Amino acid sequence: MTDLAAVKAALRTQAVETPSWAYGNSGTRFKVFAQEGVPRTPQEKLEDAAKVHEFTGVAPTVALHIPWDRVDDFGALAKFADDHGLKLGAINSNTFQDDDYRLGSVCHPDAAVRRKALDHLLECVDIMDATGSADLKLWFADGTNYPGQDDLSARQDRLAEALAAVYARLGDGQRMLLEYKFFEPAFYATDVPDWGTAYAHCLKLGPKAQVVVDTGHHAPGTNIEFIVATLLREGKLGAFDFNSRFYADDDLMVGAADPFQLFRIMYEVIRGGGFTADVAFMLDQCHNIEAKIPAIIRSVMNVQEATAKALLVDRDALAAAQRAGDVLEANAVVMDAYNTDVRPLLRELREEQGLAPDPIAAYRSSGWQERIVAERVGGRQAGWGA
Ligand SMILES: [Mn+2]
Repeated sequence: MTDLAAVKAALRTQAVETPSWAYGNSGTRFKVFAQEGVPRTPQEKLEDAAKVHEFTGVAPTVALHIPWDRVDDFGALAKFADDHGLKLGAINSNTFQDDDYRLGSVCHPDAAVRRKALDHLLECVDIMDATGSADLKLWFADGTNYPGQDDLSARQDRLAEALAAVYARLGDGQRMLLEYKFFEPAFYATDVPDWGTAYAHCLKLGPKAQVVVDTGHHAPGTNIEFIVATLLREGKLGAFDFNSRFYADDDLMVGAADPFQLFRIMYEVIRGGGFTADVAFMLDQCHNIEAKIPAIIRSVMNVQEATAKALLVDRDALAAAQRAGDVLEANAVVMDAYNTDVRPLLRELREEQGLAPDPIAAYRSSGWQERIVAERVGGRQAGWGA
């Protein structure tokens, strides 16, 4: 039997980082739908993030995106976060929204464009110095659309050169997290398409370079938990970008499309020793049609539920069944944990922590939504490109 007190103790240490952009307006390439009460400033995004943390108790940090969250004084923004019970988390770079980046950023054939992209990445490290953020998250939209468009191998050389320059700039306690994505916006070849490419670059760079697993960035049918297990074995799992997908990079609420997959991932995290502060558990989602703050609360709860189930796996019984070659029993041990309703356990845990047992209901009755709809009138709502 699994020790429930130990499961609760582990759950108390959990931290899920929410992304500033999830609080702003978002959409598809067809339409960005505006919602009432959406933040106009990075400060208002942090106010909303503080509510998510207030009601869940496990969302103490917020990832920023530059330039969307650019402010004059990042030290003051870190203080603002602190005053709201939060810390600023990963700094996410953006080398995909300027016209200059049509053919890529750090992999672009023109050295001047590569320099511009690199300068932006270095500026992001300056921002980390000001905010106290430990992580620089790098995702490159770089790639090509047609065979022959550019030299695939030369593009890797350019990428390696830029990454090395950023790596050299990192201070003590700072690291860079390299995210991969198999396609989109490039349709023929992506320059960091998979974990192997990200891993190869990070291995060459050194211990401050690690891989980010965005759960939506794989081909259908990919065994993501195997990738997680492998990266943990190699000491190269730096972070997750959690979200879920039915088709491509859907950025839906994590655990919505496939809660069983999320459970399997969290099991490998725990089994591989990755359930520590060394791995950043971040959300990377967009709430295009649903109310944003409750959707983020739901997402955090989904991660919590998957984690609780993964912690409930009877590891001794599993190991015994595996040793005995008892296929059915081994699978049954895992499924028993997955099929456990952990919601009562989590309600109990929240009450022990002085929180409301149902975070969504608590948020709905808090009046925050009505208040931001009434107060956040005028100005320019935050969203893609703002
Ligand atoms: Mn991502």
